[in-house]
Amino acid sequence: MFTKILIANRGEIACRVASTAHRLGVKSVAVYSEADANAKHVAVCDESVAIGPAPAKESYLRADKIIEVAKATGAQAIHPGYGFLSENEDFAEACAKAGIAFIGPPASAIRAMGSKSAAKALMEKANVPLVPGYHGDNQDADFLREQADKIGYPVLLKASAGGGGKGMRIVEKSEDFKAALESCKREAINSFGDDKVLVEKYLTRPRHIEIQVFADTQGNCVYLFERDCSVQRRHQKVLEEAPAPGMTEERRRAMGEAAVAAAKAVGYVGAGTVEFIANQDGSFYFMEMNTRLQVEHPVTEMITGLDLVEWQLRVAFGEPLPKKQEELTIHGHALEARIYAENPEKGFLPSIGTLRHLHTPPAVNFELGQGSVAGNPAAIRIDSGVREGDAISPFYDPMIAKLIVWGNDREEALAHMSQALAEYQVVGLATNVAFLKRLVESRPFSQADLDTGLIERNHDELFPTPQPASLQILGLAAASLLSSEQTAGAAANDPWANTSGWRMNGALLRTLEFGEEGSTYPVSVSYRENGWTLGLNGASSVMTLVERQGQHLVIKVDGTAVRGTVVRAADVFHVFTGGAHYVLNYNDPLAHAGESEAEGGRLTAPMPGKIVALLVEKGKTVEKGAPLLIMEAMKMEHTIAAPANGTVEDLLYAVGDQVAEGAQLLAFKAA
Ligand code: MV4
Repeated sequence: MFTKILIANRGEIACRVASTAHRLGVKSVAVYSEADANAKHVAVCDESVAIGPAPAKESYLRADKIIEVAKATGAQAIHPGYGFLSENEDFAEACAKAGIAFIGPPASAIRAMGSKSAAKALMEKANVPLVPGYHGDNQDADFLREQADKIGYPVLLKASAGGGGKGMRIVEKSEDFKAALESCKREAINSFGDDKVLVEKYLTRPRHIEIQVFADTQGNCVYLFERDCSVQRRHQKVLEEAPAPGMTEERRRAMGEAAVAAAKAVGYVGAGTVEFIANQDGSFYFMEMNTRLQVEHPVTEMITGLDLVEWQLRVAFGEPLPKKQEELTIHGHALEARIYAENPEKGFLPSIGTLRHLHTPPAVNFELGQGSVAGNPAAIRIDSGVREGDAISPFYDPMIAKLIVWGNDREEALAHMSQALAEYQVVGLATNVAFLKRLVESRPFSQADLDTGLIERNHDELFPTPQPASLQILGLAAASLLSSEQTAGAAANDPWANTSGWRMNGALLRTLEFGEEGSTYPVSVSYRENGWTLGLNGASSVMTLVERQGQHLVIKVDGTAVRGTVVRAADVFHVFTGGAHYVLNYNDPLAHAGESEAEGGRLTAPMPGKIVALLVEKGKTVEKGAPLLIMEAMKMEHTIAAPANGTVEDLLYAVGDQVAEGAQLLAFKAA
């Protein structure tokens, strides 16, 4: 086995590869960009080397630098992870030239699968089923339309060089063909520099089913069964599972053998995935082959009990595949949910910032390389490249973690997933956790009524109108606030503490004002023996604090116990209860006194980004609210305004500068 490998990636996949390397006694070398100097993947590797600025083009995509680092550190092999250089044939070739093993397929196999039409021609020869269509060289518009007429409408035009859903056009009838072809070719040349298209029969409710294959350098090739990845949004996978619901043994063998034939046709070595598009009746067609380890590989690991990264390392070292086809079996059912820093309510806009609070369900009964998980009551695995306190930056994919669960069957796995999502708490940025929970609990997903349009078709169920905060939720926030005031004791400047003698006699009434987007809830509070009386909208309730351990609270509202976690971040209370997350703004009557003085001199970047405009000069006197500078982050502009009337004493950055979250942007003195 190799004694040292370099991991040319970041985030969860770099950590994932490092953990297998560690288990096998193989040393790992991390590479990192300026944005990742304190990243988890750097911490979990044995050595680390900086390779450049934050933008991937200047760091994780610098093939030359990475190979140089491999040579300098004595790494015998490079694992590219997914994305970045993983499917770059020039990189694979450059590794080979440098005498370093590329932990992936030969460059020739990457190349063969890179062009859709060329790959389809190869697959046709290898008897791999293809969607009825035309993928030849003749690009004459009349000829292509004749082909479409022959196939029968609707047809789908696809850019040959395309991928990820770009450069596709559905054509419903012959009269629409020419216009769609022109528009498809325009997009193809703009996006890929190549306007070659292919024409296919359009499948109206397809499923995405992919087969994991593995080949060694001795000519062995096996399939590790299928994954169903039909639940996607804009061609991004959201949920993945293995095995595919409804799969028969016969169909599984047919798809597995077709995938192996596809791999053999291109001289494949290592881990690969053959993607099929399947009709509801189970008929399936080759779409493309991904020549790397995939994000969703853990569901395959969960049902086979194998460590695919271990297999990759063994194959790259020249060992034969650890198992033969007959020795491979499926145990139970696994689901994966991709937890993203994004806002489903705002069109899934990526959300950047710091993970101020991160509580995850406990990873249980799962250990890589421990063989089958069958027989366990449940297994939960979390693959993540970030920890509490880390930031999701605008430079890379905003995935926070992959949550993977296993159960004896699909129903059990679903129950575990639902519960694990209920326990997943993030404060600091928006996430898709609540959306994922609704999705796994939705009728179509829980009944395995799957196809690639599931999310769009069930929009109303998946995006319900938010309900106003209940007294239970407001009670948790209030109890957290009131009980921390009590434990904080008599701070000299706390008027409530100064009147603590009043608390027990119930004479003191105050109003806590909580707000959500669009609503405010004035909660009146008075102390009574062993608790409080809460009033909201004319009704009144008795609340008692049953238990408090840090952020975990148990309260009783009119005798009914309510359990939850309350995380306070400045004036925002995050209440986690019943598997849901409520965000309440607290209008603190004390916090804003003397604010203009307090805020003077520390105008900071709310998120990492770039300075795009300076609107004032040094020494300028401005009025409260005057725009001072504009930052760009996540392709959006954010204006930083004067917090009070005052003077700009210094500008600390120039236009074009990159700034970190929390960095002081200018020195400001309130008048
Ligand atoms: C299709 C199709 C229907 N009919 N081809 C989308 C990405 C690209 N890799 C292939 N894709 C599709 N090809 C035919 N002939 C529907 C899709 C498709 C899709 C496929 C897999 C997963 C998600 C998808 C979402 C929309 C469309």
